[in-house]
Amino acid sequence: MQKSIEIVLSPLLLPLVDLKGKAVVVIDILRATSTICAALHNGASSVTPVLSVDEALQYDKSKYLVAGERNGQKAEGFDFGNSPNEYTPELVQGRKLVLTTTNGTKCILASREADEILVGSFFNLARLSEYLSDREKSVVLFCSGWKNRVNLEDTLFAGYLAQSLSETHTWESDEVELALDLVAKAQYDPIEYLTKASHAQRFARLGNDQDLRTCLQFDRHPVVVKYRGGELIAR
Ligand code: 3SL
Repeated sequence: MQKSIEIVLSPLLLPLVDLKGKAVVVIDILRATSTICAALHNGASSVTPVLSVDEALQYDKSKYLVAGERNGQKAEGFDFGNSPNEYTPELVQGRKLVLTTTNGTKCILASREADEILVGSFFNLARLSEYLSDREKSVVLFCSGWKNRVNLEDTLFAGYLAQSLSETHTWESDEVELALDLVAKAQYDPIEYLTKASHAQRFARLGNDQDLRTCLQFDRHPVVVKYRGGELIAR
């Protein structure tokens, strides 16, 4: 079977792509999909993505840890914000989480037409690439961006993942070429390249510089994350 790669650079472009029969990888490097990989690799039993703060707060706190952010800051009444560094094994082992974020969780929920929904981050790049190489499926790399705008970090990561799938997948796509050009520019130093990203500057204003360095670490949490029955779980 001929397997293809497409890249969606912003949620506004999602309607142009047919997800049916394909695996979609949702990407929100800063920070939702990095946080999800960290939480599940550190032992959380599931992460339920939801759209709103109010919806998250309706979950029973004796069963769920309530997590997420709005505009980069922990929402009121939540147990956790959206920093992967918060989700230590001591705090999340065996726990169910409910998570809502500005962009990433929305994109996961918007991908429901796909055959399979996966979560991508620098943390699980090699593991995810190995998984996708072995599947008989075309792949859509869905960049969450920032409030419908294209961003550098998600596009760069999509480029690394496309590059690592180049022996098993093909493309005819300017989006893929553009993402690969970013990889050629950044080489293997995403931290240096992404200091100019608007979200890096937002982090600097919020005092979140540490999260930028954390989220750009390759293969720190090698886990395949799948959405199934309303929950994200480690496969
Ligand atoms: O938008 C999102 O889903 C978040 O990852 C944004 S933030 O990094 O927590 O600000």
